[in-house]
Amino acid sequence: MAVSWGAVVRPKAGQTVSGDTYVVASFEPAGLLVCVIDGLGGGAEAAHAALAAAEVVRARPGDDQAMLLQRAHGALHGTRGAVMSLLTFNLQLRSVSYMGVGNIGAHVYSALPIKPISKNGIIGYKLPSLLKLSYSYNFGDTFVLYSDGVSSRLNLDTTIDTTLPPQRLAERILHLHGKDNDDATVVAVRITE
Ligand SMILES: [Mn+2]
Repeated sequence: MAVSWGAVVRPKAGQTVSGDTYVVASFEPAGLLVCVIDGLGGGAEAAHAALAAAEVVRARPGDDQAMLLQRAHGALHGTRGAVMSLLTFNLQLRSVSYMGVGNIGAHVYSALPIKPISKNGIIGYKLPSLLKLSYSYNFGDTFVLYSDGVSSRLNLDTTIDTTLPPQRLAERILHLHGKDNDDATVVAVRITE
């Protein structure tokens, strides 16, 4: 199987530093972790929180999702906090799990009913009871993670050409649904045979 992905991060209007970040990391034997993090507030302090969470995830991308979020929760104590989503693929089994905390979105282009949702909370302040959602997927499905600088109207937009290569798809989504008044991130991942 093959993985293709693309990502865009755009700071809010007038800012040079983004409080959003993302991680895409593969791990043995056939794992892939995709993560979007939105540091609360804006500018350098938000970026500091987001990068601390990214470091936790990047260190051990194959760890259990709940463990990663708990570890990030500890690492972000005393920071602005962050919201984040984790999408973990087992490429051998063609299965995927999602866990998200806070106002952070996911949308999946698939013939299957894959509808990940996040639980209210803030990493570093209030960790909710964690909910792991697991699915199998089809080759060719495209998974999109996005921060709240992208409008959730994305979920209802049926006009997007979802066959675009992931990088172009991510750019297209940001162009169509990005908001100027917040940092915005889109990561798109497609698994093909
Ligand atoms: Mn945001």
